[in-house]
Amino acid sequence: MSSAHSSSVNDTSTAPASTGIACDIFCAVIDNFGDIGVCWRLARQLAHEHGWQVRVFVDDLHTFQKLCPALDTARARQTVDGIVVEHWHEPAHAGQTLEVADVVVEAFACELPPAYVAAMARREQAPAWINLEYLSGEDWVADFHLRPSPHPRYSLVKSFFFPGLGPGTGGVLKERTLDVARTAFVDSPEARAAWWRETTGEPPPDASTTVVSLFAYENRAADSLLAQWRDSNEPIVLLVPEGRISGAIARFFGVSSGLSSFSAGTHAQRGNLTAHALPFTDQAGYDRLLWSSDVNFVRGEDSFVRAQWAARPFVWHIYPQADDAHLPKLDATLAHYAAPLAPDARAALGRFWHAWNGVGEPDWADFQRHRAAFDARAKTWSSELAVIGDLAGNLAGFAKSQLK
Ligand code: TRH
Repeated sequence: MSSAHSSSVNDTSTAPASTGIACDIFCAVIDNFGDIGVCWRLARQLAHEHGWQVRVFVDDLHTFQKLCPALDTARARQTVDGIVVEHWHEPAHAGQTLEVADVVVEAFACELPPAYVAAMARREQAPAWINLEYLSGEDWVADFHLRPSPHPRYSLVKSFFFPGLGPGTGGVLKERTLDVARTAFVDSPEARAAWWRETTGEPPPDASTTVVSLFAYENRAADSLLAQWRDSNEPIVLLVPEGRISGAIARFFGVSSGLSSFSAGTHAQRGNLTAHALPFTDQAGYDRLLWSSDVNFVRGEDSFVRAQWAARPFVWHIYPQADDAHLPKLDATLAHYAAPLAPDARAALGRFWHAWNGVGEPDWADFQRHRAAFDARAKTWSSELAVIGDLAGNLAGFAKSQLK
């Protein structure tokens, strides 16, 4: 095992003694990996960093298992990494017992089991009930963060907890060990070389190569960008975890191995572009992919946050919503992230992000022209973002204040 693996952010060796606070997290998987990705990260932090006893109720063990390979999809109840995981047949099922926790987190407005809510109301001390919202960089988030909402029938109050990128919000998740783990990896040529050998079968590329990781939804700009990388003056190495963009990559390379997709272990080359298909790994493994790349294409919510902690330039494929409701959210993030860039670099980043989200054509040369500025900004931004505080710590502090 490489030293990269031994400095995993999942390290529980320094876990604090249990504080006796019990927490139930309810997660309904709408689609993709972000819902359970965020809940699982939060669960581990509350258990390992705050000493809470955490149960996760999740309705889709197959999706969960992709990013948590230790999970047994056949089991209704199991303990993984010190956390109890219950297969939730939402909305009615409320677990094996109706033992209500001190802190109840309803992720992304999923509906709690009515029997569980009734049991919350019967509890001697009302639990701290938190609705964890989706992340948005928009300014209104700070006004709504921690707003209470009394239950219409029971003497219970639910609080809205808004992740965000600015002051007055709940912040985003960041493990206490993350910076140390990242530095240990990026500063160790041995760890990086071991990662490259394990992941691609090859040594790390030389300094003239731009390494790009690509995690995205289906994207109509992909063909144009792949062609630009093929024709670019500099070598590009593309690392693609298996997923929704893999079909487009396979088509571009004309790869057909009976599969329409670019499945893990496939390697392909055209012009100056070399691509490797990677397996979907656990979350710690995904961090190492981000740390190994010069530019990260990310999507949704959790990978978007991890790219920011990786402190490398990134391109965000935001989760598309009806009526382009996602575009103001994209612009709100750009307003935070790109604000200190010089006007021409800021405009180039905005153009590229918009093009990757369906507005305009991506221009890689234009993006690369400003790479030095983007590299520098990625570092200052990750320090600025850290000032808001880690979401798990912010949530734990708020919940404890409700339990007094
Ligand atoms: O999978 P997503 O598209 O999830 C989305 C978003 O959360 C979106 O906001 C939500 O509305 C929608 O789901 C329902 O992207 P996201 O949020 O980046 O989640 C991916 C998770 O998968 C993240 O925790 C990182 C993890 N991951 C791995 O663990 N291993 C991997 O190899 C890869 C590629 C990702």
